[in-house]
Amino acid sequence: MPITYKLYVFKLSLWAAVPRLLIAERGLEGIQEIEIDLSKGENYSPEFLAINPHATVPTLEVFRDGVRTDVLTDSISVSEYLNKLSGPKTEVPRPTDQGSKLLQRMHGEADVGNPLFFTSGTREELEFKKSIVVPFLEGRVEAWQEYRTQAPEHGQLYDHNIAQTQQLIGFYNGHADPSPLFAMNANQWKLGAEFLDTVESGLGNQGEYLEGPSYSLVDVHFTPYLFRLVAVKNELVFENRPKLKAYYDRIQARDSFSIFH
Ligand SMILES: N[C@@H](CCC(=O)N[C@@H](CS)C(=O)NCC(=O)O)C(=O)O
Repeated sequence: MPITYKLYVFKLSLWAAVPRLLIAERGLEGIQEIEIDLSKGENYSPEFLAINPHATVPTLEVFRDGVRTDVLTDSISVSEYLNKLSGPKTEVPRPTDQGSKLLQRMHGEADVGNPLFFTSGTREELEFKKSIVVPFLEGRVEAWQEYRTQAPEHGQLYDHNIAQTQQLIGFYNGHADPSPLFAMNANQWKLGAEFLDTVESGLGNQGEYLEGPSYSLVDVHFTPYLFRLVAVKNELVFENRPKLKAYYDRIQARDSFSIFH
């Protein structure tokens, strides 16, 4: 019975990088990747909402003989699933109890990579990011307005997103006092920094990964997380965190890291 897969991703997405990284680590083949452009709000199309009501990537659909038998709607379950598939390289170690806690926190209160990208902490950062963030957000607003007429059953969701996003755009366009945005950014960074401190204190001195000598599933999640924080808070990520810096050098040297290039 032929089994086929559709993996919905977005190249710039933090969490969609988890399955992409795992596929590269394990040399898995035959998984069809479908690009969902978040900057055009494609994850909110009525068709995609029918697949994943959370409107997030990654999402994995599994088909047997062309009939969909499974749909996995978050990076933890998608990566657990892909890790069990047979492939050229054996599965990466699954999380221990301690690793699971780290994973839950990374996806819970410390899930700050996206908010840190879309908010700014200072006027300089605001000015610097404006030309990237505003078109991205405007593209989404346009899509929601369009979908609103096509799929009135999701009207409340689209209206909520439009209002929230227009408020964010207002900070960048100088239509609103940016202090609340700066406060939000500071709070997100505080949570992220506390998480990095936990990682720093848990890393060994001998060049290990998060769960010991092997690159594990927890590392597969933490790699894009760290890559994103480096992109948005480069100067602060490794300050007083020498083990984390050595760890980052180590993961960058892995072949799978090329998915970020
Ligand atoms: N906890 C979820 C989070 C997924 C998530 O937030 N993905 C982002 C991209 S990194 C997304 O799709 N956001 C929807 C949006 O931007 O509208 C997971 O691990 O899959």
